[in-house]
Amino acid sequence: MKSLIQYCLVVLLLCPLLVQSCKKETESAGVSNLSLSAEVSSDGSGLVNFTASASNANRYYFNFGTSANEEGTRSTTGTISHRYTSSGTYTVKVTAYSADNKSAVVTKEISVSVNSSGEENTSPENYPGMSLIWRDEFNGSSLNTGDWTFETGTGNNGWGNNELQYYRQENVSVADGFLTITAKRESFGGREYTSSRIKTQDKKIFRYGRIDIRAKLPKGKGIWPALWMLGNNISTVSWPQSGEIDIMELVGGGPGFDNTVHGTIHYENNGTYATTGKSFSLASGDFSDKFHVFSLIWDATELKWLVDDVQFYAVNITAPAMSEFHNHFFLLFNVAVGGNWPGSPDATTILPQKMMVDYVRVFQKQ
Ligand SMILES: [Ca+2]
Repeated sequence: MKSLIQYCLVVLLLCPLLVQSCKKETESAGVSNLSLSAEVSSDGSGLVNFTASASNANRYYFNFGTSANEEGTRSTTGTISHRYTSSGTYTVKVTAYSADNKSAVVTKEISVSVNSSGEENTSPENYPGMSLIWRDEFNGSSLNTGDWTFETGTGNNGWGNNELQYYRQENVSVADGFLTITAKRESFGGREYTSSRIKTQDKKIFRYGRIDIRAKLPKGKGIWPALWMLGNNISTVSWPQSGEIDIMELVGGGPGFDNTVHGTIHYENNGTYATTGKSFSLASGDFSDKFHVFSLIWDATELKWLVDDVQFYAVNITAPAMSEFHNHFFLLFNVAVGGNWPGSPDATTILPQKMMVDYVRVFQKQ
């Protein structure tokens, strides 16, 4: 009898261990310890960075709680950002899957405050008497190479300006509704800096219209972001016969530089090179502080440059010597490092630097 009791006690003591070991085995084949954290941006931009983690998960699907029929957004890392466009309380749901398709779910309630400062300096999506003929809102996860081409390498003589960077595709990202070009201190191809330059040559070309580009600019000595245009006939007639319209250029470097943009044209004037332009400075702050809308209004008579819908420059283009500006042009976005105009970065220059573009929209008269 005593030995039977002893036997029972041993079995009873072992049971939980057996159960526990069985349970453990089931868990290790599925997803466990699923957690979700959310970092809500305090700048009113509506941006929230999510991090989901779990044991044994190889993919996550995020529902941001914006609508009942929202499709899940896949992430293999569990890290993802989402920009909410209106204030509110949202229930975020994450479903994590293991390689053998076992799943776990976690939900989290977040409060997002989207205020005017996060959305200021925007432009309308339509203008009276004009049609939107092309837009890129950069809503995908990569650059649309149906519209854009990467220009890589060092160009001739540093793209004609003794620029110091090596342009690479890797310095472009498209995420969260923004195109970002990052200038880095990075040795590549014999250069000490890398960055990116993209263009719409032969893909999206325009003659007249209104172009709005909403962007936040980089800053610092030797940093030279540009949103600009060249005549699409440049490969046959060369520069400056092609014409060049610089919608926005900034040469960084502290007070008087990081707050100033330049609108400029370059062209051929009866056998000689010609250029004309004007600057616009912010009353306070820098162009790296927040987004601004840089616009060109272009018709058969004149070119007008605007920042946040305030015109700061106009050029009459009816002279025969300005025939360049009645042809089709393509867009270029780039961030140069160094070169003849800005000079080289110095000890004050902070790298990396980013130019973020929210959108480019082209309107033409109906
Ligand atoms: Ca956008």
